[in-house]
Amino acid sequence: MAMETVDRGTAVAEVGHLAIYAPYVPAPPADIAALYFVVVNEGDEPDRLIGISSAAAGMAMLHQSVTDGDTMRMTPVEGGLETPPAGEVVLAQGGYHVMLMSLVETLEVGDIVHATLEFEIAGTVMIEAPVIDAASGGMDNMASDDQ
Ligand SMILES: [Cu+2]
Repeated sequence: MAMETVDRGTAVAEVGHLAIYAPYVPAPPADIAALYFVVVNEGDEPDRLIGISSAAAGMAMLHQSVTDGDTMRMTPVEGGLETPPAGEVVLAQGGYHVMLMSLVETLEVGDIVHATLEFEIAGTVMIEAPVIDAASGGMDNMASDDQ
């Protein structure tokens, strides 16, 4: 089966039929940060990312960035994020992301953010996401919508 065309390296975590790849957090300019990763579902049933928690943040939520005219805003993802069978869901700049709010400590390049992902069927899995230079990961579209 050659469903993978993108080389993401090695999965950082696996649970059930799910594998997590390439987690990272662009170094945030404020006490709010985004967490990105890829979930590959190698099973034949859909699963759903229904919860996220991190000791690094007072609150973690699943968000989606949507373009609204010439501005980008973020809305909560209701009901979880589906991981299609024999497929994947990508959390990336400009799309789905985990919003880490009320950061406990300032995040700097080189730090590691621990997070626990909860899937409806597969259960929970812990990941470690490195904090990387925002210029290479991009926070430039993450501006809040207050002018
Ligand atoms: Cu957000």
